[in-house]
Amino acid sequence: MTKTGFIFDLDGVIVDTAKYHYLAWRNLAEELGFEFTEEQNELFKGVSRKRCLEILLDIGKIEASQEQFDRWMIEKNEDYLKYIEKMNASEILPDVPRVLEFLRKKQIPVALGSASKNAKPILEKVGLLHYFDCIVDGNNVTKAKPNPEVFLIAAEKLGVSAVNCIVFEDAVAGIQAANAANMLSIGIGDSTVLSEANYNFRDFREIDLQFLNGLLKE
Ligand code: B16
Ligand code: MG
Repeated sequence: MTKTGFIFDLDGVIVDTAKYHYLAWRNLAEELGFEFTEEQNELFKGVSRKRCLEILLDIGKIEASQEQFDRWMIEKNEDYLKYIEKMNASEILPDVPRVLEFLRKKQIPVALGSASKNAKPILEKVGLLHYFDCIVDGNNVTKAKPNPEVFLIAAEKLGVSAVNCIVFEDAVAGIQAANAANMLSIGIGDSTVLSEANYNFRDFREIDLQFLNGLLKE
């Protein structure tokens, strides 16, 4: 049997941390004197912290020195950490544990492939860290999604070739990164937004045993 590896994005796939990112960015925008809407927050999904701040400052038409930019990055993250401090298992998205448990029983290697530099503490907080054989996150990559780097490193760490990896993603850039890595991409969320994915599901409740078994190559 060919070895298959499963790679999960974090925000929007395992937990909904987007709402906390939104609150922290909104607080910063408010302090800088402009409005930041939930609709604009959509642009931030799967995007690195640095790129998010660049977009935010563009929205507010604000110019910043490097020093000021770095200070706002720290300020936003400290604020965000206060929100995630309170996270627990109740915030795991529906049926994620069922799928992780299925993979563990089958002894399938599992990785996290996220843009977040806070991925590990979040998985710890919600009690899912033990399901992952490796974590590849914003601390390990130099190129952001849609560059495939994060997923290619994850495949290498799992010891599985890229073509035998399956990626679960909620962001367009993440689906593009998985496709660029020659991996099978599974979109979690709105299928019209994630139309480039090989398969689409609203959430893990729609992913049944038959589909999961079908992903495991002969
Ligand atoms: P941090 P993912 C991404 O997580 C979020 O979707 C994105 O909004 C955030 O800016 C990025 O992580 C960086 O997060 O500030 O914690 O390093 O979807 O790639 O798991
Ligand atoms: Mg995501």
